[in-house]
Amino acid sequence: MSQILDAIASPADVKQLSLPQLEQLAAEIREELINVLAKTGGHLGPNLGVVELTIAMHYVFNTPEDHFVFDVSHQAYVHKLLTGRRKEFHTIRTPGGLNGFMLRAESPHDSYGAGHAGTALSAALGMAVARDRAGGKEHVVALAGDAAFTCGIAYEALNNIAHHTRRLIVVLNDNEWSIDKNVGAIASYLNTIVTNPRFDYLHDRAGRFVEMLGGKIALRMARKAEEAAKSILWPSVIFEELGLKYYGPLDGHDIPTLIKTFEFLKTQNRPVLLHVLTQKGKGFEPALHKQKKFHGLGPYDPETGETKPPAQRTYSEVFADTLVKLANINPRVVAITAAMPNGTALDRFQPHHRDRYFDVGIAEEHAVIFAAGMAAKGYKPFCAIYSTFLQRSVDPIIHDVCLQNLPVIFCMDRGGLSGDDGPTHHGLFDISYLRGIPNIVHMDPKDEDELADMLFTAMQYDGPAAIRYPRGTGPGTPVKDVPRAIPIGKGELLQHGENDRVAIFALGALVPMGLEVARNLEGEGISSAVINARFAKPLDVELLEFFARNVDVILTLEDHVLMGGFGSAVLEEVSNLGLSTPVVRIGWPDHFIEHGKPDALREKYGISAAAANEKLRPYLVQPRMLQRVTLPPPRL
Ligand SMILES: Cc1ncc(C[n+]2csc(CCOP(=O)(O)OP(=O)(O)O)c2C)c(N)n1
Repeated sequence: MSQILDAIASPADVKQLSLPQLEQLAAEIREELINVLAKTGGHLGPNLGVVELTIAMHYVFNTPEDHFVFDVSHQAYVHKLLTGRRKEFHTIRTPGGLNGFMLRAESPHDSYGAGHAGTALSAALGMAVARDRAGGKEHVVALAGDAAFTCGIAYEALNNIAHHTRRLIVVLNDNEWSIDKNVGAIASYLNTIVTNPRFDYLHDRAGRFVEMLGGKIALRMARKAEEAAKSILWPSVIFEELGLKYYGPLDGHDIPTLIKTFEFLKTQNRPVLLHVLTQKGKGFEPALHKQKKFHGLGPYDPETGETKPPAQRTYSEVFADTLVKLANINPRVVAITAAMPNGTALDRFQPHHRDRYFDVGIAEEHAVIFAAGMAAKGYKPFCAIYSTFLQRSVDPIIHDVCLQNLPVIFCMDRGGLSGDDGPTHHGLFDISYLRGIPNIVHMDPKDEDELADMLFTAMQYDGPAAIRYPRGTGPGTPVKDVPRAIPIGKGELLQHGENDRVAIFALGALVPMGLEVARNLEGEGISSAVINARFAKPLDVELLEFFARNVDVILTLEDHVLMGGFGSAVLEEVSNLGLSTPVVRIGWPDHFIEHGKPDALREKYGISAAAANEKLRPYLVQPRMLQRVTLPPPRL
């Protein structure tokens, strides 16, 4: 069925195809995307939307000499199919298979990796400037979605482009969608350009010229008509004011027009922005009806698009449902998302409290400072941002929130390993990047009910707080109707005996692993205490001191990098106490973790009970000389 696609070993093969063959190639790619992602999951909608665009780009440009920089790069699957990875495409996002994003290590055609939004224009400009300095002739093309233009960085790049290079092509892929509907003034502005009927008319005429006559002369005439249209309608197009010549809007599914336009843009000696209109999910009915769902999803039925709903509420859903309750009782509670209403489940909150729900676009730094402003006026902003995307906001967290001790609550979804998306999306750094900031409290629930309690605790706390919780579902613990406040900085002692030799401090989702380690030890006749640490900051120093003085070894467990993480905090505190109790730490190494299934990756990197028991063994050969203390034993 995929005769043409099967024969594409590199972009050179694309250039040999006739127009009807290119159209056929587009159809075959769509079929491949729908069938493969039905098994692996992935970013179906965005990729279905850029099939023709990517084909035209590869028809005109020559990667890897020319460079494509894709924003987020979740829409690079078609590019992968055309750049020698067709045979492995069925492995995308599976362990050991192709990554779901551009990856420099994966192919010379992936000239720049990404996973977070808004970086394409800056990176492309950097490459263009490096090329100019070397006297190179290659082209640099940045492809960014309309939602990428809600990112501040995109404007920081636009502020610089025309000052630093004369040759850069920016393609604005406008499908009106972020993951949810794109929001804000920029989305409205793009919509105004696109929907102006006069402009449409002239644009159609321009398109017809190209079709009828073909070639550069016709294209020049067509462009003239468009430019005339623009100058009639727009005293200025924002991009032109910033020094990029604006072209478009073009139908992003019209291969011949795209090809001719790219041929033309290649000849330009000034930075240009091409505005193309595409349809997210094109060619798959279910994706056209459910844009949000098909942005990125797990396996589905390739005929109907049906997916298996999770058997129980996810952590994100428990978070959003609890926030509805908190907002019911506290009129100061507001919810903020940075373009992730679906992923954070805040789309469940929005219908209940429309006027206290804010989607600010892909703008995490702004989200945090906006929250700080609201908090300064007495509100309780709950800022729901994935752990990995909150990395963007470290300075606003320090400078705007914590320095002023404002009660902003960071609800860090996907805290811990994220799985199939890989290193750009694992939330493995938040303890490290937050722990050193004065004033902040860092909480990690062991289950869904404790998440609800922590949200309630944070609401009552008069200062900045962060709560991290894992992707997907938890142990399924029923959530109480009314949440309870947890004392700040107090751990929960889950088990404790007279002759404990090990104290296991487990954080968040790894509490069940802590209990498993204890059971294994018990099987060997060794008694141990298990503590649900609850707080990475402040630590429960009282509990820690008691055990540091009374056991042979402390074990810490965290779904986080070891460096600067929870175990590091425990080590520091043991040292502060002037004690020399050995601390064995389990967590992620100083290494970017590839994509894969969480259980398999944990196994591979030794984040398991078996690995913990093994690491404890040398410390249990002989009992340590203990100077038992007279502290009162902590209560269970
Ligand atoms: C910093 C950051 N925040 C949030 C996200 C999550 N995210 C991935 S794709 C996306 C929407 C992208 O929309 P757009 O750029 O218009 O591309 P499209 O998917 O519509 O093609 C978002 C919000 C991200 N990748 N990076």
